[in-house]
Amino acid sequence: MIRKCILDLLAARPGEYVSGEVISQQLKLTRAAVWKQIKALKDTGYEIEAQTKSGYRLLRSPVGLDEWAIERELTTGALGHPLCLFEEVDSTNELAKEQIRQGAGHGRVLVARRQSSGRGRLQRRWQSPDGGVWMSVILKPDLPLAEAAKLTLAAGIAVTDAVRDVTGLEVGIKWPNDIVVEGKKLAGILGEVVGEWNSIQTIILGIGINANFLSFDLEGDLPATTLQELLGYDTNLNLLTAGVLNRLEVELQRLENKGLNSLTDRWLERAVGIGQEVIVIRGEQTYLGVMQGITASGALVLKLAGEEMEFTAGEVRLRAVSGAYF
Ligand code: BT5
Repeated sequence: MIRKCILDLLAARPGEYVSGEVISQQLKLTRAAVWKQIKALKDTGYEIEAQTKSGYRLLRSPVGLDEWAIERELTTGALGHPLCLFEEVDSTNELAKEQIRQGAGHGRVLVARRQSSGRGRLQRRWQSPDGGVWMSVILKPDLPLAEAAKLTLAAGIAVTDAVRDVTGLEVGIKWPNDIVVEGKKLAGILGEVVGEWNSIQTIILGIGINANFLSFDLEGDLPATTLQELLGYDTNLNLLTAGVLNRLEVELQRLENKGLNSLTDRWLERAVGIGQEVIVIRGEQTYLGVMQGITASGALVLKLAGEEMEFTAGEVRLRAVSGAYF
């Protein structure tokens, strides 16, 4: 808390020095205690210049995850208020469930530097080493349950746009919710509904983005990629995290105000594989067809032998025909 107050004081005077005396007076700390806090901030990646006569000047905030640096970039009314950063948790979605039971409300965001048992859909494993963005957003949207399920589509749009904004990379969405670059998965989304029937439904949107590490650090031969691999340098994870939340809040408002039509259009604009031959796998059965798009509820529409067939996300997997990228 004290560190956040010091950062607020420094950030209020960009490019200027703030004297140790001013800080110690405002925060009721000794000069030695201020110096200690500044040192601790430097240890977490803040670049702060110290001049004996003039005081302290904030030069740069860290690119690694940092609560203050994320909060500073938020333009949201609800999402990320509050935002809690953890060193390591089993899964941010599991922690979110626990916190919902204890009364956590709309907009709370949980971010972790590492997850020891990150989860994908259908209890699949999601590897979450240091350097990624692993977060869960708790939402109590003003939407009927059937509509709320579409929030995962909205999350796909938000993540795609935030990654594009921050990195300039041309990422796309692979149905239903993977964020991909040239056929390799960069990010995944896990949407879960919590709550009793008849009570206000709570949705947890779990978002995982492979950022400042190499896919080499992941176990197994996964078709995965990371921002570091694609860009060759570290991405500012605070800008990225805040960017996702800023975009997500706008998508949520769109959904609450306007309904799905514009959402499906916006999703299709960012989707990969539309109009291409794809393979859909359901149990033992495979279907080869042309991907037409998605229905209003987010089901995949495939054209086979002149007829359209719909597949829901839970039951099938989508694959590119060999040689094609997406
Ligand atoms: C997903 O599942 O893509 C949803 C991932 C959601 C992760 C976030 S992180 C924060 C929050 N807390 C959690 O515990 N989870 C959420 P799915 O489509 O089922 O993909 C899972 C599959 O992706 C695995 O079976 C692997 O094949 C592959 N995989 C695992 N880790 C990966 C990684 N880091 N990058 C790319 N692919 C990965």
